[in-house]
Amino acid sequence: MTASNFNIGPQYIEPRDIDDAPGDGMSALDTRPRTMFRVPMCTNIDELDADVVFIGMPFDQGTFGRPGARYGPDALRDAPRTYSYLDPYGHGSDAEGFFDADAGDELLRGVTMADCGNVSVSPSEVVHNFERLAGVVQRVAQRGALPVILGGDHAITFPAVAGLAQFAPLDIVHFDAHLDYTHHYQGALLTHGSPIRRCHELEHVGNITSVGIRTVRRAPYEEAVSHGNGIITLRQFRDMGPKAVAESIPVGANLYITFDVDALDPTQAPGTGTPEVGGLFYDEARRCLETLVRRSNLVAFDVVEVAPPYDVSQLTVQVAARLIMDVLAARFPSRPAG
Ligand SMILES: [Mn+2]
Repeated sequence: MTASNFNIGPQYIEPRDIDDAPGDGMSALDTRPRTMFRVPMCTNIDELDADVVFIGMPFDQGTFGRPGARYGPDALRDAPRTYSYLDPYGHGSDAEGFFDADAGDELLRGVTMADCGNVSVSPSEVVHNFERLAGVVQRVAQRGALPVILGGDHAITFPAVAGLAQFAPLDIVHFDAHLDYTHHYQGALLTHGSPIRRCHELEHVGNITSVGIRTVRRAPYEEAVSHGNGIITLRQFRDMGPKAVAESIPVGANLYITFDVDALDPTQAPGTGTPEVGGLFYDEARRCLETLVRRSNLVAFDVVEVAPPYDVSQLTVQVAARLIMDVLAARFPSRPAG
């Protein structure tokens, strides 16, 4: 079948560039793997050479209420339309970035990325699953890449941070509607209500600041304060503004950001298990994250609690993916073209 079989007029453009692309899946079939932002698949962590590595953790066994965050990583991979790492038309090269009218330049140009796929999650084997994630995060970080962990419910932040002992002291900034600081839930220590408490107990973790808080019980709140954690409620965030919030957070040698999408207003991020009235809007979250990342040394971050069964029009995956791009663009300035 050639273009001459279709008599559709002179506006027709020969699809030569696509059909001639050698063996890269751009001919009749799109055989590229489903990866975040269409970055290359990493098949061997020990040979990894990239600035950024995505790790999916399809785990929601720590959820009290509405499950579904196990579908988060693949939904995040399928959703983004703004940015493709691979040149989708075969005209240029990969990692060309994307043009940003405000910056007047391409963002993420020359920033190399890979996707390690999803951690294998076994039913009911919570500790075993966490050891797998911690091990993968540790190996990726030891290769010099910045791990981006795609959750999963918020319980996964504990094993992700546990895998980053090389960055001691590691500060944590935690965006969430909830404090996630309950010591235990009916004796269970590894639910999505306790990850920040578990991180606090790790020797290599330093300062912890929770941002966007609006639903919290008295006991964990008072325990977090007595442990020296910073807490910036949603109302305080609104009063201060996103930049002042980011500038008020103490930054040490290394920073981990954990971003629960329920920090956002549920009208912008309905696809989550525990939505709470009120919340940050995209532009506020972006400004705060950008300022924070530019003034610190971000070594890893996660985005958790994206639950596609409750998402509407892919709103939640779109905003979450966009915030991932914003964080990466703030962390890695574009490199010179060519
Ligand atoms: Mn939450």
